[in-house]
Amino acid sequence: MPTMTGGQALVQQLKREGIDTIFGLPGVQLDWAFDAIYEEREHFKVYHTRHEQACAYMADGYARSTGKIGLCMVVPGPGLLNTTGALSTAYACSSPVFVVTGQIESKNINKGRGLLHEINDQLGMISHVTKWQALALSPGEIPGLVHEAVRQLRTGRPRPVELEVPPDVFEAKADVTLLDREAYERPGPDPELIDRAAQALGKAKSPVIFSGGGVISGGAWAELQRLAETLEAPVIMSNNGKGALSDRHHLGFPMRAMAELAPDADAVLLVGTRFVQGIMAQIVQGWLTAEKTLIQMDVDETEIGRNYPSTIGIVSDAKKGLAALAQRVERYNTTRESRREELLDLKQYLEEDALRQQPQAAYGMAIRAEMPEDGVLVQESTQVGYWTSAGFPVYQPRTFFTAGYQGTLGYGFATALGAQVGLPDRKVVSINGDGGFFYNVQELSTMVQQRIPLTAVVFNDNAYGNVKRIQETRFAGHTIASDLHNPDMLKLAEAYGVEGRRAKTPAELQATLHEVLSRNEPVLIEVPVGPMPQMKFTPRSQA
Ligand SMILES: Cc1ncc(C[n+]2csc(CCOP(=O)(O)OP(=O)(O)O)c2C)c(N)n1
Ligand SMILES: [Mg+2]
Repeated sequence: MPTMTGGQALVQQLKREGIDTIFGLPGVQLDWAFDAIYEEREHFKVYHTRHEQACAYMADGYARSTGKIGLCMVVPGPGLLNTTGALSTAYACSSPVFVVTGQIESKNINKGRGLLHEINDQLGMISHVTKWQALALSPGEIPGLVHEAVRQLRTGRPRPVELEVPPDVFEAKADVTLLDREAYERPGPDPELIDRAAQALGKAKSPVIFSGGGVISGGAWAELQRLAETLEAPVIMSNNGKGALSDRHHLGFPMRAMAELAPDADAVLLVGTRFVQGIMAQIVQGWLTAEKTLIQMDVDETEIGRNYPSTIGIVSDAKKGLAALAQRVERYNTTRESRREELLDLKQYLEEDALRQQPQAAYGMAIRAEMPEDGVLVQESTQVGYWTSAGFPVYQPRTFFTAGYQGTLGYGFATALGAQVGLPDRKVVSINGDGGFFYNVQELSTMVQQRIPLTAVVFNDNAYGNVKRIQETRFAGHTIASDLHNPDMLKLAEAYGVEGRRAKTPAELQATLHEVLSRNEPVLIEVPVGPMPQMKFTPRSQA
């Protein structure tokens, strides 16, 4: 049994688990851990940031872009609290983020003495945005707890986990047993339920699949496509589920298509989705009668039937469940005529409807035109960002990120930095409003120092535009707390040492992207814009 410090035990076990990238911001409680990382500097790439929120956002972006574990390391108390907006977002988006946190000295925990960075019940506090959390009280415990954290991330629904280690435990030496990396079995479906679901889908005249973020995080897109093609069933993808089936495929649809496709559907399969977004609630409530079958497949059993009573609830990993269903359905499948013509027609209508939303659509399509098929777009809560949910074509899985149900303003830029770290050879574009971008503006420094070749676009209307428009239209022009004063963005970029560009029209944005995406450099593009109108989509039946 080798003797090592708690810091070394942490680092050696992380190494065994295959983790080699750390997003961290040091401090006195973590000194022994960072020194152990220093000893292993050949193995670990460390990205330090200017604020802990960015460590956690970057870990999330890295995890989502690669499917690997995104690890961040922060000091306790305020450091950990600074990560919580990001952790709530990773929690909402089922992203495998692993937070290693310091603590106060072990003998003083939860005594309320008021020591540096002390907060009461830190584990309890973080439990609300993590699926598992633990405190290590000796170096010998650390490998087992790291191993358990990884098991938590790799089994069931992936959501953030936290491990905290006091500084005296990081410093103490002990005999430590390291554990070997394991491959974890994902839970497969109950064959009887698969058989019932296969019968219902196979016999349905007009089956529809609604596919969520779980299909992306479960790596189940090939199985989804096989099932959809067997059934000739349109696949409607949630915002976080976009890319599971290419928008070029005649069966691939954005969420708005639910209004068009649900009324005629006699069996709907929900997979890896909570299925709660407003429009869905209305449609399904009217639709769900006795003759219809709603099948729900989710790796998280607490999701089954949470929002709608499902006729058949299947607890399963999406990849295994969809593979089993695709195979079994052949036995019952009726021959359906190709829906290609009709669905391509609907697709065209939805595309045209999306393109009517101007100027958002022109900016969105300018970006799509210059991004490669496998380029990654990180959305934000900004006018063009909202449009991308409805109209931005996505061609591959893991290439379109949102803040999920947290709608976290300001998550985008740092999340995109992490995605670019995960995919150094791919093009990553972050779109932001001036409001959201400044939540993490200081990370321009990280982008330069660590040479992260991200393209960040900032739509600048000098306002929390979304808020301001609502105040103007719904509150009789009572604008309050929604105007913004910004620095000159080109000078800002220059001050940080980032290449800064300004593009005043969609055409200029496209030309600028054309040029900068051909290089591998960090770039900030400011797009000065005026107020943009609220989008108004028209269902085809009302067109
Ligand atoms: C953490 C957080 N705080 C506040 C909000 C509320 N909010 C949503 S959009 C928005 C304004 C966004 O402004 P900007 O980023 O400039 O985008 P614009 O609408 O102007 O394009 C605000 C304050 C939020 N979604 N998340
Ligand atoms: Mg704005």
